[in-house]
Amino acid sequence: MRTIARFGAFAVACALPLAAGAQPTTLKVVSAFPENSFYVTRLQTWIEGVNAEGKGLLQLNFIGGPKAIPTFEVGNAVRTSVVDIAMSTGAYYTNVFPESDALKLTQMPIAEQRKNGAYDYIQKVWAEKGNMYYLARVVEYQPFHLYLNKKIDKPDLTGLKIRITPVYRDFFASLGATVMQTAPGEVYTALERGVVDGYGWPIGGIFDANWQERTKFRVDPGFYDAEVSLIVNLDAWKKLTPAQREFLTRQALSLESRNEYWKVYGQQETERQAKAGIQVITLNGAQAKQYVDQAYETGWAGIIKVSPQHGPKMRQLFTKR
Ligand code: 173
Repeated sequence: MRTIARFGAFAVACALPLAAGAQPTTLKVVSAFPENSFYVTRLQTWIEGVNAEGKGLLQLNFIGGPKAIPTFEVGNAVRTSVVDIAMSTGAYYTNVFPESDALKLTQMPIAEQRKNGAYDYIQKVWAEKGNMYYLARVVEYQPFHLYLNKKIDKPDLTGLKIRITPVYRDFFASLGATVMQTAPGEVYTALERGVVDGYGWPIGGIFDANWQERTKFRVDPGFYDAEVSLIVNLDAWKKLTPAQREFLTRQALSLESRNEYWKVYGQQETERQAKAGIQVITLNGAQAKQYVDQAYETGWAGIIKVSPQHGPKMRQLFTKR
């Protein structure tokens, strides 16, 4: 008995480093955003770089977007090890744990979240409730906007049907909208058929699937900050060797450190929308302030309602003071 146990331990001790050294680990990656989106183009460029530098150590195999795994199922695919890594946003995996949607409410850059305790708290909740390792935030500085095909002259959406995800649900409902959730892949058709009168989306990206053809107005100001991140199955993360974890972290931080780019992209997309004939409905002064305040109030109320345990602490850590 003792000999067998000893031999077992010996075999494991020998096999592990050998197995790790013999061939690189390949991790499966999916995107919750559509294959044709700019987010995915940027992800694929990053993956090419990772694979070039990670020869013999770590390789990423991009499986695809929602055609491979539907947008709102990607979170569970990560949780249950169906895939190893996903690029997604918290709003798409509230079915795994509802706190995920709170990342839209962060009011400081990810670089600062890594210093003020917010990142550590995210890491704890994501591990406990999602079996996930939160690797990096790859989109920020992208406010969300309301896009419309019917004109409004005040922040009142009574009688309007708006396409949403959990990001916008409580806010748009509080403005009187009738809300309808869809994945990005269904937005064009919903607009084309007149099933919705508008939709929520960040400042950038509406051209990726030609929504500009079906969009008349954008409402300013924007609100929140679009979050897109890389999440890793926690078991897959733990199975990596220290060298592999260090490599993946370094690569992900390199991508994250280039997030300032999204500011430029936001400006370019704003100009492109103007050129495409999208008119801006601008809320001014007190009305604008009230609109944005209501976005945060309803947003946090929604998070705290579903998570009295973590909501208040997240609010404290994510709010700029
Ligand atoms: O689908 C969405 O409108 C959404 O929730 C989202 C979140 C982050 C980035 C882009 C879209």
